[in-house]
Order: sequence, then C-alpha cells, then structure tokens
Amino acid sequence: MNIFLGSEITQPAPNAAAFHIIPVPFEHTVSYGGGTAGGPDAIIEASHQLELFDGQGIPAEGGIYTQEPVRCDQARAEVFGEIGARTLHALSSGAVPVLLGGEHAVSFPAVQAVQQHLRANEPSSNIGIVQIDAHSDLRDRYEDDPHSHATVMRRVFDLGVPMLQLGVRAISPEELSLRAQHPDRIQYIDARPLLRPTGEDARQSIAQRLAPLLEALPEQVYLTIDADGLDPALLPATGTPEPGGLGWYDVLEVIEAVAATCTIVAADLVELAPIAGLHASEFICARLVYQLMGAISRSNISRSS
Ligand SMILES: [Mn+2]
Repeated sequence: MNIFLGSEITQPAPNAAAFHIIPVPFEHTVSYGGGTAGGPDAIIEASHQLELFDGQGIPAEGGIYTQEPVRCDQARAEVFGEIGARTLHALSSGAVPVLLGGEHAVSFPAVQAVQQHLRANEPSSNIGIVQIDAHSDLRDRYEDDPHSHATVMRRVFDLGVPMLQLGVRAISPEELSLRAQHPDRIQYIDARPLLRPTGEDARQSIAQRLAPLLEALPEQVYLTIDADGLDPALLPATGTPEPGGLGWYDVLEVIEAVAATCTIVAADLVELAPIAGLHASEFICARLVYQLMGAISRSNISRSS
C-alpha cells in the first residue's frame, strides 16, 4: 500500500501515531473539471519527495499512520458511513484524522463523526470548523442534490457547527443571505479583505485579524482546506479554480494562527484534481498537509508545557 512519506518512514501501529492519513478518492458530484478521485494517490505519491525536516522540526516524529483508502465504489450512504467509521477509528486511537479528498462532500461525514466523538465524552460540547475555500459551499441544494461539493458547509451548518470561512471569492445571493441571518454561526473574511485589507485592517497581520474570530469559535476545531482556496496560479489542479486566492505564506499564516488559538482535532484537504505532467499542485498539497501536521504538533507541545 502507498503510504504518506513512505520513502522516509515505516507504518507505525495505528494507536502509536499522532496522525492518521485517510485517503478518500470520492468523486460523485464534481460540477466543472473532474479528476478528484485521483487526488489522494497523487498527494501520497508526492509526499515521497518531502524533506522530513520541515524547517522547524520533524512533524513525522509523532508517527503518521496511513489507513487503507476508503472504498468509494459503493453508494454514497455507504461511503459516508465508512468515512465516519474511519474518522472515529483515528480519534479513538488518539490520533488526529487527516482526510485526503476527493470532493468536498467528504467533509460532512467526517465533521459529523468528530462532533459525535466529542459529545460521547461531553454531551453539551461542540466543535467549530475553519474553512479555507474559494466558494462558501452554503447552498441548500445544488443540481437538486443536498450532498454535493457545493452544499457541504450548509450540511455542516445544519449540524449546528459554528464556522469561520476564509478566502471565499465566489458566492451566491442565497449564501449571502444565510450569512446575514446567522452572523453568530457563520463568521468570514473573504479573499479580498483577507489579502488586500484597507484602512485599520491594513495595519494588522492576517493572524492578528483572525484572532478575535478564532476566539469566538469552540476551542476544538476541524480545519477543512479546499485546494481551490489557494490561488490557481500556485495550484491550478482543481475542478473549479477562481482567481485571487491565498498564496503559500498566507495559507501557512492562517494554519499557524488556527493552531495557536484553537486545538485542531481533525483536518482535511480536498478537491485536488491532478493534471498529468504538472506535479507542482500535488507536491504543494503534500507539503501543506505536512506543514499542517507540524503546526498541530508544535502547538500541542507549547500548550502542554
Ligand atoms: Mn469547497
């Protein structure tokens, strides 16, 4: 089996790993360019080119266990059931699940499983979600489908999970009105104010501007990264590219800010649709996953000390 960083590390026991990689090659509802089913394999393959030392430390030291890919040649309800079970397996092993999509729809059963796991211990508790994405994905239905990549955050909203959306630059009137009705449950900084702040905001870093919004979320968060949140000049291999996205250091600053304020209990990276011969996109995704692991490991260390 192809494992994350397989050129550098061997597979630890599932309960001796800080992270579980969960490959989810699910592609049912992609609306424009296809190919997300090839995402997980391409990211894992590209991870073999990573340096173990990420510039600050060795995120792999805590152990990275790669689960078998979720079987996606079943009906959607079965696939979602398996995603939930795999996410719970990671959490009950004491690991942070990191799902590799696949289309964005896969985040819903994973978020549901994380919420369920948390509530098994503390019934009144909740998770929050931080979303890096070009699209808000808040439509109730898309092409008559309640579980499309374009509706995933609406389904998460229905779970009562408060969210922070970052980098959105394509949104419908329906989605804007949901945001306006629920300012306490849907916080956001869209791409232009995030990356080209004006007035007072221009004097503050991304991390400074994010801090009060992150403080307003539950302490434990799920981080979902849609590859199209990044700028397509950097990462063109995604189904619905939008200009004006986050650059590399922007996304690192966001991830580090989230890890500094909240506890990231689960994460995913979705919507990579590899383009043959163009390796930068999958390598950037592999590097992003590894940097995310680094940010999580380092923040856990600083919190426990
Ligand atoms: Mn999305």
